[in-house]
Amino acid sequence: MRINPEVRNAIRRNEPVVALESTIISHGMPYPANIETAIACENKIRERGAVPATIAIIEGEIVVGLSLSEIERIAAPDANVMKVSRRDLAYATYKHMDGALTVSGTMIAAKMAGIRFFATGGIGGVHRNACSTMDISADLDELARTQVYVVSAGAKAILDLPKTKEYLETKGVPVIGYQTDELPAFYTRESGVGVDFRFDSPEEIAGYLLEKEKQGTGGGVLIGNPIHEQFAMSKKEIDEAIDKALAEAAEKGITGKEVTPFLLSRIVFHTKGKSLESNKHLVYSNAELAAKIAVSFHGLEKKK
Ligand code: PSU
Ligand code: MN
Repeated sequence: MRINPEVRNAIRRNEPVVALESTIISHGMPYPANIETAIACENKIRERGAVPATIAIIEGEIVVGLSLSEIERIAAPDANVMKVSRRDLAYATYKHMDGALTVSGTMIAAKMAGIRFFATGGIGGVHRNACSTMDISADLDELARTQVYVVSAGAKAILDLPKTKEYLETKGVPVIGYQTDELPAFYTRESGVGVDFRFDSPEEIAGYLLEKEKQGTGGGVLIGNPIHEQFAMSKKEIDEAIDKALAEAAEKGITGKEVTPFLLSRIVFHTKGKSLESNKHLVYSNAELAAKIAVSFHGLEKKK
């Protein structure tokens, strides 16, 4: 694993660092929106006083804190980048591949590097047809086992959100609502599914996370940050696009790790790019909130 010097120093000095994933860059968004988003997220984190660390695999090496040229390399439209979750990590490094890390893969690398906070768009979860396909994202089990705090706009609306929440409950993963009582639904603010605990400030979330660490129960925490009202989609429009995309995936027989990237790109198509705008803004907002929580956390820790 290679940790860039800025990130390494911040970790060593116990200063706030926020991890960012790379599947969203290589498989979640089209070029050049992907690279714009990746760079803007890093800037938002810096503006809030934390150090960003975008994580990917470059020629078989896990890199924590990509350089601009490394971000460009995995963002390029013709790049050959494997989508890597827990299952794929050793294969990708053994074969000297370029790999984009999912939420699950990024949590593992962040934990190895000593990073607690991580901002993404929306986690993977239980798919709507899971009763027949058993398609449940590896992100959920990772949250159960790896102690990293994930700020997201909930789980992606393409999923079955009530089942996703139930699964997290079974696995003992606390689901936090930031200024909300509901699990956010990615493109929209509400899902009708309740969170476990609501907190209204980053400081309170930081205090809760410190308490949880002291108890030593391990495992991750999912922090749900609803998309800002002005960037949210209309429920009707997004639901129609999701239904079309799901029908296309079924018709084409899309399975396994191709499902999520396929659905996201078809939804961008059916909403004429509007869902991509929402996706960008919700990621920015998550990056900012993760940085605020990280800064508060280290502030509280120093006081003790
Ligand atoms: N958030 C986004 N876009 C994405 C993802 C998250 O805004 O593309 C990625 C994350 O990497 C997440 C993955 O882990 O989607 C889920 O993939 P799957 O359903 O195959 O587990
Ligand atoms: Mn899956």
